[in-house]
Amino acid sequence: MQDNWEKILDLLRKEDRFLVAAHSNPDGDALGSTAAMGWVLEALGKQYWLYNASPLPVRFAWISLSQTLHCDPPPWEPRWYILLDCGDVHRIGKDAAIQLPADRTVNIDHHVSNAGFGGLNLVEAGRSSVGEIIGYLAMDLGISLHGPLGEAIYLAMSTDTGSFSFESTSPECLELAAEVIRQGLNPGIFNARMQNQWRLNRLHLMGEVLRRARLFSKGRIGIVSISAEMRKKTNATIEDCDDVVDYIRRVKGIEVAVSLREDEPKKIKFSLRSFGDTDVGAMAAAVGGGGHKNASGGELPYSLDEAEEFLIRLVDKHLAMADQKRASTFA
Ligand SMILES: [Mn+2]
Repeated sequence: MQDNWEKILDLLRKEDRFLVAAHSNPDGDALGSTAAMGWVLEALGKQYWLYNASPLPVRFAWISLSQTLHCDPPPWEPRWYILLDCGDVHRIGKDAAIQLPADRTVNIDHHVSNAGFGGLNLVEAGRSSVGEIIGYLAMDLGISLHGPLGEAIYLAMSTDTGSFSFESTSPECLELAAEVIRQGLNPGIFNARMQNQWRLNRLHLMGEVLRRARLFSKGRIGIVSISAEMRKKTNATIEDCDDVVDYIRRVKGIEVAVSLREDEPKKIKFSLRSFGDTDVGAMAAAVGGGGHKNASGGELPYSLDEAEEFLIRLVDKHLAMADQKRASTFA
């Protein structure tokens, strides 16, 4: 029997008319893997359409795409819908302009929580990023990783691994990065372009936010919150709030870093970060969110204060359960 890897290679070789989409509010992997799939389909001479429910984020405006990233459906009927980096089909965006027919959806992902919603599923939780999966698919298709394809794959891998620093930085991920560099990518130039994208407003927002950082549960939980008020005061955008959780994580002794962002009254986005065995994916999943073991998030219908209190209790409970489990293992 042919496995799904081979089936997807076959599909890309033989079929045509693809719609490529990833989750809304795309991060480096969602965008990098969309861009990479575009370059693969371009190399194969296919008809395709790159779609996202959100516009291209300003900080990634430099990425080289093989065609416009569209917010509207194609003027032709796609035969196949390739969905990237979506642990759940709804992550395409709740107001998405396209409908996914389940039997013609190709689900390529690396979230453990992915239940396999597609007609064809390639879910590899051991992968650093979806960009890594596409890189290896491209190699199997005999497509060279030079130029914008390599750059898109490198963007996906480097952002999803925190610049090759998280546990997900596997030998396969570094081997693929090495191949991209061998094909001509300059990591110094790439990183300067990727990292030096902040607006001054972002620093001002960070100042506001970080001086209010607090610790709970004897320093095991660190928390930062961004109110709508703070964003307004510093004239910061939603994008300026990205990755704030990674700062609190740097405080010594913290096991779980929590950040909250008030988008609207009673609409709070949260992010959780951990390292090692502390599973924040399970914590987020318990309240309808999702993600990976060491990085997850979700949304809560509470006020900012209520959401803080709720998350502290949630994380504290999970830490206590993990303590108990560890204690009984070693008893
Ligand atoms: Mn990803």
